[in-house]
Amino acid sequence: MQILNSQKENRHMDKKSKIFVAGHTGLVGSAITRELEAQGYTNLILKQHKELDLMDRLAVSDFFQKEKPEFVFLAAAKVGGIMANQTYPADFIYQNLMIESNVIHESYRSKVKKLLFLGSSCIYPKLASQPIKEESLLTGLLEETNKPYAIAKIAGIVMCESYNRQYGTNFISAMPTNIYGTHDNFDPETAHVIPALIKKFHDAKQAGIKSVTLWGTGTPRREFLFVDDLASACVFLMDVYDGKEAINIGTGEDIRIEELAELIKKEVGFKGDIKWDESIPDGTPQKILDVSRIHTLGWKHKISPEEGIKKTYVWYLKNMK
Ligand code: GFB
Repeated sequence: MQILNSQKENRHMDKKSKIFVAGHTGLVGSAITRELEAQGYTNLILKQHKELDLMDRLAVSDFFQKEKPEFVFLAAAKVGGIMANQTYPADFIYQNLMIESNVIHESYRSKVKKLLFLGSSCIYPKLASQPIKEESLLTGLLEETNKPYAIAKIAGIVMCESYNRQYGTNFISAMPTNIYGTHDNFDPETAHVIPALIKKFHDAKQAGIKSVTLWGTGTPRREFLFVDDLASACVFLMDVYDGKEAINIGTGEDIRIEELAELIKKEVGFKGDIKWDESIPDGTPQKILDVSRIHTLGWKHKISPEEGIKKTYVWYLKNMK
């Protein structure tokens, strides 16, 4: 794997660099913003959705021509759990294609020095050999439940590669595993599994309900990375990685969903039973990432699922009254 020796001044952010975090109010964007601020980057451009609709090409073009950011973290996306992906497939493919096309193209037109595009581990084939290596991309059929989202994210990766090849841009792509943490979406119908279970167990405990029904069989395995770890990986990659391949970000460890449920049930303090609704699909049986490349570059996660779930529940109790 190659780290290009692009000119020093083009590669490194300095503390005064003009940095645009697209999607700074979301789970990932808010964590990247906190990480940048903690590392002393003071010149951040942050736009709420109502100030800048990233699906509006003209608005995005005007924004980039006016602000001329030097570095862009493209964390804005339409995201959701397995049920949301099945319920809103058109929204997932349309909104993600529009956001990434506008931001990537206008980053090129306004000569952004470097852009980090955030994809997802669901871009890999449903039955890819595990742990999943970056080169398994497009070697097999995708998981049906989130194919529209995966195709949109694959398009983003190919856009970055194509602009780099045709225009000499420096747009890198990172593929995070399942992410969770503070500032997440906790709606039980559209959320990912960890926030959904925190809410389900918490509400059941508060209401004195005796059992909680979860989705599927509980047998799939998933890898989970706490969002603050993802944010540190993104800032790290923006600084040191100029390779053209997408690079995995994860922990390299996975857990069965039923074990995860027991972990969250214990953390929340729910004493009732867990039931499984097998009429709801499991999704892909396993998606654990091979993270040897990013480890070789010198980054490793710090926060364990136990610690991350505790932090997330504490945040939930303080903020989701
Ligand atoms: O997090 P999740 O919705 O997404 O589901 P995926 C993970 C596993 O938890 C699945 C099971 O096997 C679910 O069936 N599960 C059990 C539950 N109970 C629940 C519940 O109450 N809520 C939820 N949400 N899951 C997503 C993709 O797949 O991975 C997204 O759909 C994205 O597009 C994300 O790529 C990273 O891991 O199955």
